[in-house]
Amino acid sequence: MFIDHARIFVKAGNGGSGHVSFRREKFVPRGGPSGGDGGHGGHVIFIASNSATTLLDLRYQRHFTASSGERGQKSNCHGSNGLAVEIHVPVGTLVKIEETGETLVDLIADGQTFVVAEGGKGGKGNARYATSTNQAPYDFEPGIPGIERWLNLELKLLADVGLVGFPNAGKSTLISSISSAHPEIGSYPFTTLRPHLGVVEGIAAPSFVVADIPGLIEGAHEGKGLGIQFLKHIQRTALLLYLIDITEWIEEDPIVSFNTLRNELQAFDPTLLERPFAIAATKTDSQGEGQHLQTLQAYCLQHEYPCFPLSAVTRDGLPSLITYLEQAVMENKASCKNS
Ligand SMILES: Nc1nc2c(ncn2[C@@H]2O[C@H](COP(=O)(O)OP(=O)(O)OP(=O)(O)O)[C@@H](O)[C@H]2O)c(=O)[nH]1
Ligand SMILES: [Mg+2]
Repeated sequence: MFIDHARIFVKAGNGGSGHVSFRREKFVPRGGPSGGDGGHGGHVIFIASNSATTLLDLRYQRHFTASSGERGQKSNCHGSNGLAVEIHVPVGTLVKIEETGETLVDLIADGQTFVVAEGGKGGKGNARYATSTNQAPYDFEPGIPGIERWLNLELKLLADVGLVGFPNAGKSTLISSISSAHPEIGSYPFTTLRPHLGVVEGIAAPSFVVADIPGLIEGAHEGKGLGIQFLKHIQRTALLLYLIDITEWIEEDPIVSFNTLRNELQAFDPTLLERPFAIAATKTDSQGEGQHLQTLQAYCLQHEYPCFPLSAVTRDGLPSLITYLEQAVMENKASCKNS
């Protein structure tokens, strides 16, 4: 099951208390202070990992507690530090502190780590308080409590290109024919029930990542179909690719379809309409005598929208689409670097 949000409680370990003791050695009647420092409490650490794809596990285990540092010991020995707890989350996980709503971290790179709850420092033992005037101090410091908090986690996938289309438009077929991703494909609407990422090997440039999300329908922003909940997974893409099915027996005009999709995006996040995009006219192998392709191409020409007729079945049109996408992604990355 794909789960893209979770609420968990994290508690870092407390610092161990400092110790009070005095050296007791044969023939040394009044040994000095020898109480060691307490150990530090363990942190709770998040680790972003490409091998984690969902927050599902965090629905089952919601409480994470790192162990506390031990008390300091006699003979100037430190208490041992508490063990950290490591939680693996998918790349693209946004972590917020529930109480304040503050974003703690956005984990965007494989292997990135972040301490979400810091362990408390261990306290000083009495050996640290010895001075020339007080050579037998009974002072010590208690350990500091570890941080504890509720966290809200939201997974927003990271991809370069987001596929947007009605159910059955051919999104999953396209991603499986240009990448190694293999989402379910079916001739019925809402075959895809969760987002999928596919890495496309560029022809001239490095690879880029495409996100396939469940289909949208008119009224999705009011909860129709699967709703617009999955649109958050294309919020971070540099480019959108609208897929319009131009099969001859489709009733709806392709321009109406395109604008319906845009309206749903706008209702979710108006900035998505400012995102660079291209249009893919899918299933050209079944355009037959229909006029949808011509209508869509004329519309794109008029508005200067890039339009790619293609068939994921015969692979017609795929190389030019890939070339366009890789170029657009590369340009976007270059402009992000320069800005
Ligand atoms: N003839 C033809 N059929 C296609 C093509 N691409 C997809 N299909 C068919 O269209 C149907 C829907 O394809 P999917 O890729 O599952 O569509 P989707 O957009 O992912 O659909 P949802 O997951 O429901 O949103 C399947 O029966 C595919 O075999 C194509 O290029 N040509
Ligand atoms: Mg699909």
